Amino acid sequence: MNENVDSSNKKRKQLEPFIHETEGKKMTSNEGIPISDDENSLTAGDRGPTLIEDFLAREKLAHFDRERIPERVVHARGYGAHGEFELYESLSDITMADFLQDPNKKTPLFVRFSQVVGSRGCNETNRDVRGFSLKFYTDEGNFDLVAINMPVFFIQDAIKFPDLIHSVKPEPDNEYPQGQTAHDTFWDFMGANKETAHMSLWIMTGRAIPKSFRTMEGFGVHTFRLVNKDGVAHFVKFHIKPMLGVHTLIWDEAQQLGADADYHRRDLWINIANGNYPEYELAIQIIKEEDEFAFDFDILDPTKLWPEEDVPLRKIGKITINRNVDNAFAETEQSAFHPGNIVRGIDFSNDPLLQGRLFSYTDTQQARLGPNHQQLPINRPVCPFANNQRDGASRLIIDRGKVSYHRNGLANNTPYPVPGTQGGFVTYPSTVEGRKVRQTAPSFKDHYSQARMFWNSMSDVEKQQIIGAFCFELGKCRPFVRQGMVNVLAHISHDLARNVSKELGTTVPDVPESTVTKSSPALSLMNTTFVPDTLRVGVFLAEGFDGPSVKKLLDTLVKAKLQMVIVHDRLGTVTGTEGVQYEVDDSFLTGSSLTYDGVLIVGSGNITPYFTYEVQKYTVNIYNHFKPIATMQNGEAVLEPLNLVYDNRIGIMNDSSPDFAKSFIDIMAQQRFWDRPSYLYPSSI
Ligand code: HDE
Repeated sequence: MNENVDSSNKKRKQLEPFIHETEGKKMTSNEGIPISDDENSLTAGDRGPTLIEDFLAREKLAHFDRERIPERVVHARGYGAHGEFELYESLSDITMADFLQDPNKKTPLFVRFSQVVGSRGCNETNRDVRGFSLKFYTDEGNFDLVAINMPVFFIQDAIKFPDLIHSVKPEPDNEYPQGQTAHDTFWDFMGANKETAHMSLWIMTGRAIPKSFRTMEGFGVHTFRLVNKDGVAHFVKFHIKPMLGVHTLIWDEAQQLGADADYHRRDLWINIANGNYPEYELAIQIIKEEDEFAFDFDILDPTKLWPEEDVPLRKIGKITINRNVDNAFAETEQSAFHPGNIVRGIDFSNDPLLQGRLFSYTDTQQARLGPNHQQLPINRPVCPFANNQRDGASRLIIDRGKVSYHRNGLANNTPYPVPGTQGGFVTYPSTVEGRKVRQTAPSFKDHYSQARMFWNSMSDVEKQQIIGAFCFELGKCRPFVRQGMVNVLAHISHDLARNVSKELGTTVPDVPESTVTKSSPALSLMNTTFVPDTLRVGVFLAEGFDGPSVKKLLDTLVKAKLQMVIVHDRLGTVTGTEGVQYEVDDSFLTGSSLTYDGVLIVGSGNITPYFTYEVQKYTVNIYNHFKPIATMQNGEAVLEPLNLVYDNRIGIMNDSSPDFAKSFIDIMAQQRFWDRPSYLYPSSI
């Protein structure tokens, strides 16, 4: 058992008996027969045909033939880990949910991060919405918060979900592009479905190319209800805020990282393994039932967010992800999430998208994992469960006894229902009335006001990113699809439509743009948290560097929680003066500028031409990605041909800066310097 994990963790204890070790064991068949030869099939003669009686070869091949299960129809590529939730203070004023009562109670949880569009093997830096699913194993049953990293969604009614997904998946005739939105069918759908306007802006921001799962926000999107023990309900939205702030890749990095399909999962695995546990705060926004109609949008409409300035966040607890899975298939792939998995004290709203999801998720788990998927170790609740459901494919538990029906005399009518007053789940008795209709509520029809508020809230850098992303994405589409989407953008902002049109050859239609002037500063990533913690510094060390000063600096940086990655001409060790030596983490061949958040270049009197050439090449990329650059000793000479301007305000410094270590930590924490005067081109080397 991982010694970092609290042994009182109920989920960990529950999983332990299922863990199966093979190391040091003798080899047997699944029936337990010891195997004497696992490399040769049984044949008639040494050059003859294989015999069907070879039960060992048959078993091995037949099992292999069935190793795959259907991948999820959306969110197929995902990555999971274990963690726990700690409540800050009791929420008994607004909910009776057991795990939200006692701040001393730790609730185990499982998280699965995912991307929507691509199949299981797709590239992790593609532009896409990311899933952020949480399963809280509470003492009163499982609560799943099946969230994404954006607060709004494309559509308002679940019945349109298959159309949305068909449009975004690889096109059906040629089956490409894989895991991407930059193609005709997707933007054809978006242009024709005006309710997607707000979401179209979100997916063109850096949030659709996150830097890591550790720096990603999560949003429950829908309006839920919290209900307290007096039966009083409040509308709520759930938020998950990363302690490291929200940070994203820029498009050029995402493109270059395409060569590394596993970029996000590797980052998560390594950081958890190294004890850099990702932490997030769980927060809620609360609206009183009587204020349901107090806003200029419908609070049931999933294409709308509740501006944080109007409905403040209440931070309710901390999520810590602290253990990698033992087996990705058994845990991550077999995990089954469902927004309908709620516990006493939490309830649904009439959001039509949520209502449709309540059907789809159990249905998809039946198709993917079968009727007994809740019994799989990763999905089991940590509290006792008992009912009269029986049998079905791959039932894992052995139901003892004669009785499997309610109202029985043979077992004293057990299992017995629990009244609401004693902990049984009781649905919140909200009032419902109206005629049966198929129509969009009139209050759901304003598609542009919040999109405009979002646009108003963006910094110039973010606006440029959105424009650039639209130009790329729509540039991959045929002209009428491009024009269709530009027609939507014009309703949001003529400026946006004009800038995109310059690149695309489209025209800005003569339609009124939204007149909304409101903005929400909380939406701009320029206002997120900036800390140095866990950022990776590529430390380029030339043989013969000044040992004592480098050691002193690196020790200080590590204390500030930066991670040092020693880079050198080749793997092995690199030695400085006075016997200071470092193990090399990356050679120029195995390293990548894309995996460093900033660089420190340390020269010496013994710089090889190879070192000079590679450091310059790496630095051009670092510079163009707006990341910090520092030089030490004669490291500056190595970069001379790049003609860099040394100025802390644009994140470029040398060791003549006063208080070098502190200034370097500061520029690392800032992460990107958008005001650099121009791009560097490799030809300038
Ligand atoms: Fe999902 N979604 N979804 N979705 N979704 C699935 O369930 C669906 C929606 C989300 O890590 C599927 O187990 C419908 C919104 C996440 O295993 C499926 C609608 C949000 C995950 C499904 C939506 C999400 C899924 C596929 C329209 C954000 C990954 C496999 C009403 C709040 C779960 C599965 C995991 C997965 C249906 C819309 C988030 C088919 C019908 C809105 C994070 O059931």
